[in-house]
Amino acid sequence: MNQSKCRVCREPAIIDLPRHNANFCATHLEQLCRRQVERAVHDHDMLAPGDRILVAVSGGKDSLAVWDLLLELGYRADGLYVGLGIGSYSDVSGEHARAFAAERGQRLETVDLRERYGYDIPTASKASGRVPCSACGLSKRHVFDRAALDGGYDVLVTGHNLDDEAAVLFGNTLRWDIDYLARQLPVLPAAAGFPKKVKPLIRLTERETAAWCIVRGIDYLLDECPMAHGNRHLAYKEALNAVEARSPGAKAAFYHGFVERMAPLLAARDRHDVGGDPDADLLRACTSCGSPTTAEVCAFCRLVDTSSEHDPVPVELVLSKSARRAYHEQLS
Ligand code: Q46
Ligand code: ZN
Ligand code: ZN
Repeated sequence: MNQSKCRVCREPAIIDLPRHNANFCATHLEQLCRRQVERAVHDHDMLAPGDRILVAVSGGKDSLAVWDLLLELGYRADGLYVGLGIGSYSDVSGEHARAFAAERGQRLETVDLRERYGYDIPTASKASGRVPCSACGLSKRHVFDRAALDGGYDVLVTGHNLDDEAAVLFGNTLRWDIDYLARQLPVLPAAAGFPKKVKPLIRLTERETAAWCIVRGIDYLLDECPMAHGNRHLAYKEALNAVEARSPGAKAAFYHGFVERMAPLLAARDRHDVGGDPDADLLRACTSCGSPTTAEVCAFCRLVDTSSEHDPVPVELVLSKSARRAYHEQLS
């Protein structure tokens, strides 16, 4: 039987966190999570007390945890949910997001891609020839930016945690993708056509955000997106987890070392995310939607044009064989 005790109060612990070399009870796990978010917000000047905040919410543990934590810390924060049309995964994720908002009496704006723009992610992937996560990332970035700017919000919050950021950093480093590395910051300041974007969970791992949700009674979506199956991001996470298991704290040292010591060296190259386009200096307004772009019509509007003409494509048709098998196992 595990008789470990909380480092703070010596009551029975509910979680061991090797990277902190300690165990914690529910109360002190909550305290740790709150303090890590406060520290991230403070260190990187993410939020001001009166800010109007929009949180991008997927129904998963991270986005619900960051929304809950910000409300706990006294911030005013609305939610934004994007209906991606990824089969039953999207149906269920929307239910979790709406339930969280309703229970807490918080405002949740919903943008359904099919209703608003006439396409969904599987169809966009097939119609454009992009891999699903590329069509999805482009769509979400555009919808998040638009909603934050049109709604008059001061800042857009996403639920990226330490595991996510370290995995993206690892991938960008393996490719020495300097443009992406220069933009991989916890805060992107507002710029013409872009809201300020911040990641308050950079000091928490996904195990910690899951524990926060459990302790707080937050009913989050457990299933992974079927499109994520087998993608490189997951492979990078597994590789880093193997390193972390041998050397607790290595993941945090890797990511925070980058932010503190490497990112300033790349700061001169810092540019806003424009769908991976390195020519961000040449931005002008899209002739169709007005968003910043280097072309006449932005990548999002081109995606909408191609995809909304296409017959709807069911999610199974854009999954690899192994992903389809995993998806059916998840459904049964
Ligand atoms: S939702 Fe979208 Fe993720 Fe699914 S299609 Fe890929 S990017 S995996 S965060
Ligand atoms: Zn305790
Ligand atoms: Zn456009």
